Amino acid sequence: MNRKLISVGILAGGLAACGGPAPDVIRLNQLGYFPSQEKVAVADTVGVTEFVVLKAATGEEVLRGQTEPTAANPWRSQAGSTMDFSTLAEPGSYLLVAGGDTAAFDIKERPLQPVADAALKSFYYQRTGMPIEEKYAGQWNRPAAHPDTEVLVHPSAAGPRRKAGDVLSSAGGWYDAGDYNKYVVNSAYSIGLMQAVYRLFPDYFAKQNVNIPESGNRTPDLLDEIHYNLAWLLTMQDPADGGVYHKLTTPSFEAFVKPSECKQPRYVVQKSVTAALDFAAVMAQASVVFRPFAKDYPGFSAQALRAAERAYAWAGQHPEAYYDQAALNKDYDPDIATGEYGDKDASDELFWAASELYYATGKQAYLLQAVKSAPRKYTLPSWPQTSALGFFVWLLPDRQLKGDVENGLAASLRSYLLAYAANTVKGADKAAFHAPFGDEESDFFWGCLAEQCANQATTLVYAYLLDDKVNYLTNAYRDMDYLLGRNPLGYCFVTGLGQKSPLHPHHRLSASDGIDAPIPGFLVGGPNPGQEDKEYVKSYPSRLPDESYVDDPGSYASNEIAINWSAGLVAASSALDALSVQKEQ
Ligand code: 9MR
Repeated sequence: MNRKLISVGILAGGLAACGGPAPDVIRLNQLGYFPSQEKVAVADTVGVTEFVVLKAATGEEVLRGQTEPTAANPWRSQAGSTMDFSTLAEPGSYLLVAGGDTAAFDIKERPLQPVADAALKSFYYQRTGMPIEEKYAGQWNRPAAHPDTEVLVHPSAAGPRRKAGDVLSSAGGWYDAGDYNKYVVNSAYSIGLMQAVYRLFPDYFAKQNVNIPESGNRTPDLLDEIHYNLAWLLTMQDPADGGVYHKLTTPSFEAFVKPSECKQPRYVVQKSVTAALDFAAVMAQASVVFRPFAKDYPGFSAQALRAAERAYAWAGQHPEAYYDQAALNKDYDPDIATGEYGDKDASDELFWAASELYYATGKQAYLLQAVKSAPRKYTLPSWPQTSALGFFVWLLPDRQLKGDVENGLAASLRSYLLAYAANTVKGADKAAFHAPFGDEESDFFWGCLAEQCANQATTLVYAYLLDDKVNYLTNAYRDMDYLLGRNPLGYCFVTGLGQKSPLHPHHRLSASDGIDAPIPGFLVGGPNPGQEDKEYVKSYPSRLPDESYVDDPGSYASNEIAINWSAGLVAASSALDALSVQKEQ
């Protein structure tokens, strides 16, 4: 044995040499690191002082270093340490050895490409009303289900032309999440976030191919996939008045059965102001984004814009039409017990809608409304808080702003976004898992991995594009490292990727298909100390904010998948992958 391998034997020895289980302490990005990116792993234990990196194929030592202590989290008394091997830039497969543990990692040109592709592909698997074919879906093929060609008008949605019990068609679109319903607020928000990132990197998306039925046409796969859901969204608008139904749903959630076995009737329910404004915003945005793709989608751009303006006008006449499920159930039957997507503040949806409509039409009324409803600070995008999507349209890098009003608004939005970015990266160098995400209790809630971690990464990409500070980009990668394995539980939180990922998501499609492996490409909700699903879960391993996660199909509060979370993953991973491709050119 050569000298280097002997010394590795000593480092790796530890408990394993005494016959006990090998320690599991190394946390790193399981998808790999870009050659020119910072490369850091965390030893999630005390007392690790040294680490070694070997070539995986030969065992040859290529780097040896000292660890650096990290700050402890407020809820954890002991601090771990970081291992920085950034100087290593040669693509290849390596082993990191420290604290008696060994972990494999790669350095490669596009480590995030599989993530970006799988995240986009996850939407195809969620398509309703069409067969999911083997040539696109492999073993996860399934027959068509939920045609939604005969949907009932719920009494809460009745109007002068459509009566309670009338039947309408509202086919297509994506299942929302682990359940089988279709919700306008979440659908529109999810598309809004992805279309925003599309606008930043159209050339990148033009080249992406994820093998969906439309892959051979002239439109980028991302937009083809999005169009499948936009076409459904259009059916959720009442042609009589332009209002938009809040959701298309069964009265209660289906059991964990195959989609083709579902028997409950499906309803469109009450029109809401948040659904109308999110619909208006996303349709206006789509009208611009789809303009160059009229060969594949003839007439769609103009149709989307008309629909957007009508929905916006309806919202103006019904500013108090919030969706309140408890109130609805007092007045109407049958009761509706599925996802509420309730939100009693529509000012952020109004800002987003007015901003998109102004960009699409140039009409002054929309500009005035955008100015009037403009927020005073930046908030990460999420389904109930869409103001960031309004920021993104004002801060488009190639947007030509005209006049004082436009310039003034864009300048203030820019300063709010950059203030958020500057604040959020503070202390990340020393954070327990070396990322801006994950050091505060408030980072952990239902859906936090997407709505807080991934969307923070996307926001930091915007900050980098606006301000050219590499530190913002570095911290966006760090959030991605967190999602993909550098976290206390050592999970790559995306199904089907990495060495340890969720196997039992709360996902009816995955749970009912008779296939062991979950459908790939989905980011789970993640650690959530709220544990709202406690009674349906065998047991949570921990109450700590960042460890309150269980890979159990019952855990809808920590282990569900959802289109808005997939959208967050598409946005962050595609943006970072696109930037790395640009760098190569
Ligand atoms: O993502 C939603 C989360 O912010 C809420 O706290 C939670 C409870 O209302 O609902 C989540 O959305 C769920 C929706 O209501 C129904 N489909 C599954 C969604 C993901 O859990």
